[in-house]
Amino acid sequence: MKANRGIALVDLDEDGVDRAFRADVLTGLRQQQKAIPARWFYDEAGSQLFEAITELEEYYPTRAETEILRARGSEFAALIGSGRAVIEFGSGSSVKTPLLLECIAPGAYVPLDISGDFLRESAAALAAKFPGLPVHPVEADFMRRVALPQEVTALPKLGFFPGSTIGNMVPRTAVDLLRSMRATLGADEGDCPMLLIGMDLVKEPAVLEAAYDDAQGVTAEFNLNVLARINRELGGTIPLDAFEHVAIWNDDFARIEMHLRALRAVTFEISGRSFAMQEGETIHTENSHKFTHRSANMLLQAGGWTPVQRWLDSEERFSVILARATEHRDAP
Ligand code: AVJ
Repeated sequence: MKANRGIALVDLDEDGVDRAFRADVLTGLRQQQKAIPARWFYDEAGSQLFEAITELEEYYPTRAETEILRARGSEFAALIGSGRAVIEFGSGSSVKTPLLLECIAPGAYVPLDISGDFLRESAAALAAKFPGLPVHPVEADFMRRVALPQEVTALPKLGFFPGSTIGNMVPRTAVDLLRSMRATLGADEGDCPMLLIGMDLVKEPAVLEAAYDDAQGVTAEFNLNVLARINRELGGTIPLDAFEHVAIWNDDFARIEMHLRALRAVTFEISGRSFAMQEGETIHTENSHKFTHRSANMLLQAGGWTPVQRWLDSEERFSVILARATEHRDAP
């Protein structure tokens, strides 16, 4: 495994405060509809809570996607071919990534993640599991075009983006990301990259709401942890007991929304600034868009990807889609 040059992507101030986190929180809480970007869920505690979510009875996406990856290896191999550099957008999952790498005989594995520590840890574990596979982790923000290590430039590429993480983005941002992926994978440099992407499907609202508001309260704790993180890292005084977790299906936008709702009127401080919320007012913390086959195909095409094949789990709750970079505009 090749260590990446140590470019710090997290910009800390003199007090060790993450500037981007503070800016996002202060800006987000001054808006009419208060909001905190979902990426800030994933500190140490939040990442552990997410792991616990994936094991919940109600939370089907991880199990459904893993079932597909386990069952379809030979079809992936036939359509993807061997020798591709697999570029994973995000640090690999210890379960899903090996399932893909085992079946397609890749030429290299390149995980991209903004958070270096977790990236290096999971890349090292992966390298140990696949001796002989060149592994080149890159610490980078994959929302923009990423320069890939020179060792993989000559290989054909497969992007891998499991987990329906694309669903956390509003369509405009999702399209920007799909286009950035195209650029990162070198779609305009002769090679025709492919993309294997997980996209969760629209289903009965009660099933979706239960998946995001489990009986044990793990998702509630995951949501509330972002407030705890603000108190820990940004000198916040938010009374956590004044907030409840809410997960609601927004049918117009085909997404589950998570909010934190004030149970009473509250005032608090963050980084020396004062905030007030009325009883019932919410902080919007996450969107999780769900797709139909057509809306998934439409989104991929809008981002410059042509769907090639789609696989579903046995209960038809989740889809994994293989696409190829669109080479030219389809007529007319
Ligand atoms: C990791 C973004 C795919 O949206 O289902 C799980 C995060 N939030 N429960 C999702 C999440 C609440 C998850 N993703």
